Amino acid sequence: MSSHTVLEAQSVDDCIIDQKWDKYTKEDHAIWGTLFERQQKTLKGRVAQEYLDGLEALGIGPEGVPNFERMNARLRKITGWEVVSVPGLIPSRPFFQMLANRQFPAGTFIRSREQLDYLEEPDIFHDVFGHVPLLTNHAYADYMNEYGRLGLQAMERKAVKFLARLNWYTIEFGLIRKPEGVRIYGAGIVSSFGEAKYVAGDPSAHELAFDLERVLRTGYYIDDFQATYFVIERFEDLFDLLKAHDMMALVDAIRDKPTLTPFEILAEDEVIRRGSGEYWRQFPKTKTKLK
Ligand code: HBI
Ligand code: FE
Repeated sequence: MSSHTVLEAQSVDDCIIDQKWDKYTKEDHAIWGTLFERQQKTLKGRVAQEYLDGLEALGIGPEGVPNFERMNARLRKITGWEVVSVPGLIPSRPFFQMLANRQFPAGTFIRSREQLDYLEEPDIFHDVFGHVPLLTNHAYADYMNEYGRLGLQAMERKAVKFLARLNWYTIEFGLIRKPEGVRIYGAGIVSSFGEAKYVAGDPSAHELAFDLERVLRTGYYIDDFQATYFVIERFEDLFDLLKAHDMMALVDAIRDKPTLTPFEILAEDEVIRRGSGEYWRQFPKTKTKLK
């Protein structure tokens, strides 16, 4: 288990720490600046405009690590969300509870220069540069809030695995179709140098129209790029879908069906792009099991 994970805390308050913004070093701020500038270049013309609007609205820039207090003063006024500092990954219960409270848990540590391209667990760059800007978008913010409420229900029904897939294929690795083309919105792509380039320029992955049941059935590997990305039409669709379905009934209906791998395409899939699979030719690349 890595050094930043809070293992036993089950209550929200037990997971929250101070950001201690004054403790960040010049090097920390410089690493933030390097990551920020690099991603801006990689994302240009590929990321959803709503994401860029959020960066600007919150004043998140290359200058250095954002000060949560200052950022929250703006964020609260826009959608009522706030960012709270946590030491790293936290247990599912406080995680879901925070989202239900319109609180987004963000790590406070920043990766080292050696970890610029990949680190195992979310650092402040992944959480704040990746996740927070879209919390200024009302439709997406409402989805994140509803997702938290559903997560708490899922815990009672042993269905967290399915909510984790929904999280994976929207909040972390989601794409959205715009008139000008498919655009990135998932934080895991937005904050990753390698995966943003892969999504923007590599034809290997499938792009399928988002379908809730299909996403709940599709597993994922946590240690490599995606073989399939799901594409929504509007951020409003995410919230509307959750409200239109009895998620737990849907989970019960599919729970015993076989888990789909991210490599396959089903006859009923609406295929936006059939991937070449090239990147995955060397399969098994992954060293983890299907989630
Ligand atoms: N903790 N800090 C943090 N950030 C997450 O995204 C997170 C977490 N704990 C649990 C968790 N995500 C997953 O259980 C959900 O994505 C399903
Ligand atoms: Fe994340």
